[in-house]
Amino acid sequence: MFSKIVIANRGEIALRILRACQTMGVKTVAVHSTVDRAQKHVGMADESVCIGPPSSAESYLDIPKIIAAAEVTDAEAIHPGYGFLAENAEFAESIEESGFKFIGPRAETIRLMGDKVAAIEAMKAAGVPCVPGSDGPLNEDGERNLSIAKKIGYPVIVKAAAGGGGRGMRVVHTEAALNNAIMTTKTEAKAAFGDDTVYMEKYLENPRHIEIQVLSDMHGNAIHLGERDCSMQRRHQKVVEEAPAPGLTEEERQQIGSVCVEACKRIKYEGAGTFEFLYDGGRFYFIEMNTRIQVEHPVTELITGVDLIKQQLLIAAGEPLKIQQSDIKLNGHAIECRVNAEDPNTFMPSPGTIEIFHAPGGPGVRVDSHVYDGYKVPPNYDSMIGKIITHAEDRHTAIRRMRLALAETVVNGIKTNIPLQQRIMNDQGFVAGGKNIHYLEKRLNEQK
Ligand code: MV4
Repeated sequence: MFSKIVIANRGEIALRILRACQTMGVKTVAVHSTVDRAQKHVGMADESVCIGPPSSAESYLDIPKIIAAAEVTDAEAIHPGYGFLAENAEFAESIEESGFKFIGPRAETIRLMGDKVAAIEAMKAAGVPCVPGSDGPLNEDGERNLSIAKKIGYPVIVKAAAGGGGRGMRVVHTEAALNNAIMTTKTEAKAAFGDDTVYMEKYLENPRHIEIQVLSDMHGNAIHLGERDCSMQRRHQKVVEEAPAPGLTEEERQQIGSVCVEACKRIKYEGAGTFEFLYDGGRFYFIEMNTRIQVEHPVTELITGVDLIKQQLLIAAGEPLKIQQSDIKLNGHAIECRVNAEDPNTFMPSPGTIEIFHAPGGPGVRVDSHVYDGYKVPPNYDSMIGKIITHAEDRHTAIRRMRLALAETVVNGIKTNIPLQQRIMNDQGFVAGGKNIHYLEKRLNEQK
């Protein structure tokens, strides 16, 4: 195992990684911007290095500064967390070229998954079910585009190959609108990503978003840890996540899970990863693969008992996976509510000082948060201040626990989305379960 690692992130995930390191006897280096000197993990880390001003571009996104921090502290590896540089192939490559270990997949894998056209092609070849589509990039040939769309059937969706997570896509309902939409998406993709490659898929109108968690080592061992349902979202920001997905049968889980495991082996995936699917009409359609640890990883941890961050470190250090597929037994149900420093009605960020913070507790309640009394939420970064995760023997008990946990939570001094989360936990449709990706936005529009 590594003797010392750099945690190249901030907030709750930096604290989560630090805690995993402490349980493993790994020394930690926190890197932080000037505004983040008082972050909880910075105080707890064995060492800390200030890497620049508040702006992410000059701190958490500055590759040479993070590598320099590893050099001056004589660390062996770098954990990127999520966001920032977590899925930046150049970052992973620079780290390895500088003689450190990137805690995550090989740079080549990150690059493959960053190109959605290449990712889909690789997954299709590995036997993963994908959305019917253009099987490659579109070109300027309008007749060809029309014929592809006709074969797929309208509506179709045009997506940027360099996009993902909801950026750079456009739904097209008619032949008449197709080629203009392709041109506009290309122009936007060129401006946003410096790459105008676009592709086409059948547009699934009312799917659920279900993702499969995997762990895969460098010795050819891979397992899946079941799924998470992340359909409760607004503007591509997940709001509530849960595991397992309501209504998914054990047979469906093992079927799609083993497909993902085989794909990991085929592409020699190394680390923790997530296969994102749209789930519609009882079928899974691959859309993207995330090569990082995700915000919602705790729901999987609670129902499987596996420490995913610990597994990331073990895999990166070259250890063979000790967990076998038959060891993975899903226990009960877990729900995560993201807590954001934002107005619960307008969704505007609400930075400022948290005068009082009381975390909820009790059986089956987990809080992953870095905040404390007097904590200042800076305006420079993502507004998530923590996550409340409940676990119980069944979904309804987990929801009841979440209602109590939300009511018990105190965050004074700033606005949070806790009132929104309370509305969701009391919403009939959410309580029924299995709602699609448009459900939350529809309910929010009705309430206005
Ligand atoms: C789709 C889709 C429907 N059909 N692809 C949005 C984010 C990106 N990861 C892919 N996205 C979608 N791709 C096809 N062929 C609908 C979405 C989508 C979505 C997906 C997951 C979670 C939330 C979403 C919200 C709106 C649209």
